[in-house]
Formats: sequence, structure tokens, C-alpha cells
Amino acid sequence: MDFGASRRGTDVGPSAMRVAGLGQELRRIGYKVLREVDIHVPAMETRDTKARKARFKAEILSVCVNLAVTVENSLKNGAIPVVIGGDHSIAMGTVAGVAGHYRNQDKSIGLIWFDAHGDMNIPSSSPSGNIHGMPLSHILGIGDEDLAGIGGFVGKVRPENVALVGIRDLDNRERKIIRDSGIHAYTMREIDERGMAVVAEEILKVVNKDTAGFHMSFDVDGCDPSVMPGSGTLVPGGISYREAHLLLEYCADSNRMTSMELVELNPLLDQANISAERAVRLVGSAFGKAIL
Ligand SMILES: [Mn+2]
Repeated sequence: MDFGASRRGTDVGPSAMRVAGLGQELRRIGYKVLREVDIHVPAMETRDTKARKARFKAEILSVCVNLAVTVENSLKNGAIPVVIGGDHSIAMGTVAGVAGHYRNQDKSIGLIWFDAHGDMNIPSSSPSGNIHGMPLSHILGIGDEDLAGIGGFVGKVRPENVALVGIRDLDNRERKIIRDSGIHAYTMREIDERGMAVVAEEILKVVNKDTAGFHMSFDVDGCDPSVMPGSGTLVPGGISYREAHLLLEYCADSNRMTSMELVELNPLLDQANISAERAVRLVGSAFGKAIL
């Protein structure tokens, strides 16, 4: 899906990941890859949106509702959902599905949000009206009622179990929303000063405290543009290839990752699919691929 962004092309992300060998990578690590499920996304060419504050809300809502059901069913069947986007607005569906599954067992989940941006805008604060800049606020229950209500309940994760990591480009009003929200935010400065190993350990404590596990929402733009050129909202000064691997290796070691999604890969802006190939290796690390 690419309804959430202003630059077209993230809807081709899943194809690029398939071509780069995602399934093969997971099988090589020892996982059985079940049948892929394609979530239907309406075509954009024939649609227009009048909602300037939340562009393509109706379309995004319908995709997220279907995605939530698919993700929840996948967990119910004992599988591990790996969701490939798409722009980051799909996370409202993915997290609704994961949180809904554990909610049925009276459990809650943690959430790692790997990103250059906060994704914490709400329709009234967003300068662009692009919903891919708003999913995390709605997952926490702030903002538009319909988007916050995907999956039938509001507040998918407790703010104290959310770790936002890699941020370096925030909007003015978004800053206040983040500060007031109670989530844990790890900026690039924090990673520079303390090192990814220390930050990763702290993040895992945050997301694992009194939870059934955590979901990894991985926006490729959290990585430095030199690592991931194939994305629409590049911000220099990002997480290095090795730092990203290290965080994901720690996630794998913790044995607590319930699910993962990878978003904002835009093959139309990539260089010969190199971002997708690197993204496949990163997913490999998250699922326990070790160097030695
Ligand atoms: Mn994002």
C-alpha cells in the first residue's frame, strides 16, 4: 500500500522483498514459510481524497482492518506474522492484530518502533495529512477515533512498553505529543553517545516489562540513507547497517519477538534492489541468523 505517503511506490515493496529472497532467507535459518497472504489494497489512480487532514483515511482503514484480522489469525494458528509493506500506516493494522491476539489471553505486548521519524502526528497536528506520519499515535489511542479503533479496541500498547528508536526528524507539534505520551524515545544522539548495544538492552527491558513479548515495526528509513537508499523520506545521520543488525540480533536472542513488519521500502527509488537485499538480511538477523 502507498496511500499513507506522498511519494508513490511503497506498494511495490513486497515484490522487491520476494525478488531479494526473503522466503529463502527464512527457510535457510530453519523456519517453515507458510503460504503468503496478499492483503487487497484498492487502486489509487481512480480515487481522490477530500480529507486533507488524513489523506485516504477510508482506504487505509479498510486495508488495516483486513490486515488486523489476517495477523491475528496467523498468531492463532501458531505462526509468526512477518508483514511486508507498504507505507508505515499499515502498522495500525498489524499491531491491532498482534495486540488483539494477546488481549484475548489478558496479556499485552511491547512495541519497538524503528524509524527516522516519530510517526506520532495526529490529523490536527500533521503538516502533510499523510497518515504514514501518524500510526504510532493511533496505536496508542491518540488522534482520529476510527483509526485508533481498528480491531475494536483503543490503546493497543501501553506507552511505557513502547520504544521509539533512531529518530532524528520530528515535526514541531509532534515533539510535544511524544513528550506527553509517556513512551520511551531513543534519538540518534542517544545511540551516538551510549552505543547501540547498551541502547538495545535497555529497549528490550522496556518492551518486555510485564508483556507477552514485543512486536518489531521496522521502518527502513530508520537506517542511514547510505544503507537504505530505497525509501521516500530519507534523513541523513541514521542507524548504520551494523547497528541495525545488532539491535535485531539482540531481539532474536531475547526470544520474545511475537511478530515483525518491514515498511517504507520504495523500490522505485532504490538502486538495483540493494535496499531490499539488505532488508532481507536484516529480517534474517531478527529471526536468529548469526554470523558464526
Ligand atoms: Mn515510519
